Amino acid sequence: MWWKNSVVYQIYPRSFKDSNGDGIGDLQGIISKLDYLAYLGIDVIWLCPVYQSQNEDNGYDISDYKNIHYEYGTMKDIEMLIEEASKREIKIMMDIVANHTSSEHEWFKEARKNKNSPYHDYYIFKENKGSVPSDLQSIFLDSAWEYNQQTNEYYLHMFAKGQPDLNWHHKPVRDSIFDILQFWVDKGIKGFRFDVIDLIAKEINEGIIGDGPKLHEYIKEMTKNVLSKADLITVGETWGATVEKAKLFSNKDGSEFSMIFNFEHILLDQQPNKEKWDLLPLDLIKLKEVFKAQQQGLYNEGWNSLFWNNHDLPRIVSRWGNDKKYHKESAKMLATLLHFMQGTPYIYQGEEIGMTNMKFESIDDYKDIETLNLIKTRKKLGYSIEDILKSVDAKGRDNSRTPYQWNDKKYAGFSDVNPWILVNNNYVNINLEKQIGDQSSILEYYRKLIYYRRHSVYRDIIEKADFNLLYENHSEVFAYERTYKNQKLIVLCNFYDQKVFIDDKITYEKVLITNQKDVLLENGINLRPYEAIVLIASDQQ
Ligand code: TEU
Ligand code: CA
Repeated sequence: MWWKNSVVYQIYPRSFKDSNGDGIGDLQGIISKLDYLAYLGIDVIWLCPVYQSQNEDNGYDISDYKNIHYEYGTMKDIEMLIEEASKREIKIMMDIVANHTSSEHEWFKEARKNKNSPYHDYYIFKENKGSVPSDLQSIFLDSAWEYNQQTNEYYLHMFAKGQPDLNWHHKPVRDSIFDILQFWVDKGIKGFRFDVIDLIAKEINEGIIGDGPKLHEYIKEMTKNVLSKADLITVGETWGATVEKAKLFSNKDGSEFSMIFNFEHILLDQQPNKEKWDLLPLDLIKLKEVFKAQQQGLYNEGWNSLFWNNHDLPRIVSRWGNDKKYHKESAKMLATLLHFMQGTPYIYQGEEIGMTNMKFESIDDYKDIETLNLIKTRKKLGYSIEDILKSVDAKGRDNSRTPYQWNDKKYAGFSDVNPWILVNNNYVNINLEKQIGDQSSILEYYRKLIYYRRHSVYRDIIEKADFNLLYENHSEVFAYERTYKNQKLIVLCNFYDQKVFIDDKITYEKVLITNQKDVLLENGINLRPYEAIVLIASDQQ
């Protein structure tokens, strides 16, 4: 399974690189940066949706799965991207949104016209009995039901009302999705990321939204019909996943996905049963427990994806690192922690240069539909603007959607004109050009991490070794060791901005990588703020 040594790079096309001066990133922009991605060393690009879309949710509301959104380019451009990437041994993973379409998709336009349309059963409609069918809330806030006058019914939308949910229990829906997948496989793409895939098998009458009883049956059907026939990397986005569920989704017999995104670690600083917007300080002990459960749980049973960031999450360096005084150290420490675990790492654009969260000055500068809905809802509930913005600044999705910072020229080299969303002012200091070739930079550090996993003599141990926590109850240090054959890899990370000392002596042969100039391990373990060390040792038994 080739993807066990892969490193995936996630591109949010709207904010990656504008090639034609309209302030919006596009496919030709990506093509112009393929040499950079080859230099970085990644081998898979996860391309967020570029299909024809109403763009209410930046491409996650698709109106035609077999066409490209005009702002991003044409079918020719994506064919060129696939080809140019392949010349550089980079594969393209498409983002498939199969839980819902846009309300402007032909299927829905037909479906809503009359109950007898062959497309009516493609969606989930409920008769109007004088009030909304249930008090179900959409993930983007407010009711999940929208009235449809033409048929005097309500339709279900778990996200925005422009994103009606598909009815996967209807066989033609599944066949239509499989047909779309085949279309892209035939174009030469080598993987898929499945948006909110754990929601597809909902049983609305039983009140079941996630993990419907037929979920795995449908995924198996999809794999059997399309996915398994091509040698693909596949990853399901599953916000409700646990280790036990991950075992099923990524099960060894290959009947489902290569892996899923399990968000258990990311959800740790959210208050149970509280809104996801109000974050708690991180509990490191719990973080260690979660990773241990994932690493040990899927060992020989499935496969992990390793990620801190994506286009829905605030930047990790601002969240659990320190994006001011210890910007470099903490960005590298967080990368180290993840990249020596078992699984396939995902790097979200800009993470590799330490891009940070964004502080928007004006409420009018936010673009994300989820954020805008939150502002509206909380205003109605009487929250103060300051309070609302505090939550948005900590958790809002626009934090990670600002333009890629290529250099210190105007608009950070992203575009020649004012971009669709503001550029983070720190681009003058944090940009790619400044980091290329600078051996102390975050970028060059990421390059080494990628190299170790993909090409070095440590490739096997990184891919195959087991996982054990060290100093499990230590509240500031995250340390683990991995053993494979006679070799041992030891990772020591100080998660905070204070020095720590552990009275223990480690014997080792070699320092593989560290984010400091030297290591202080002679008289016990001394770790400076956010220090990260990776050691190679023999397993003396
Ligand atoms: O995200 C699923 C999802 O649940 C997110 O909306 C998440 O809960 C939230 O953004 C966290 O703040 C996927 C896509 O990744 C996201 O961009 C889409 O908006 C969403 O599905 C709908 O397609
Ligand atoms: Ca453009």
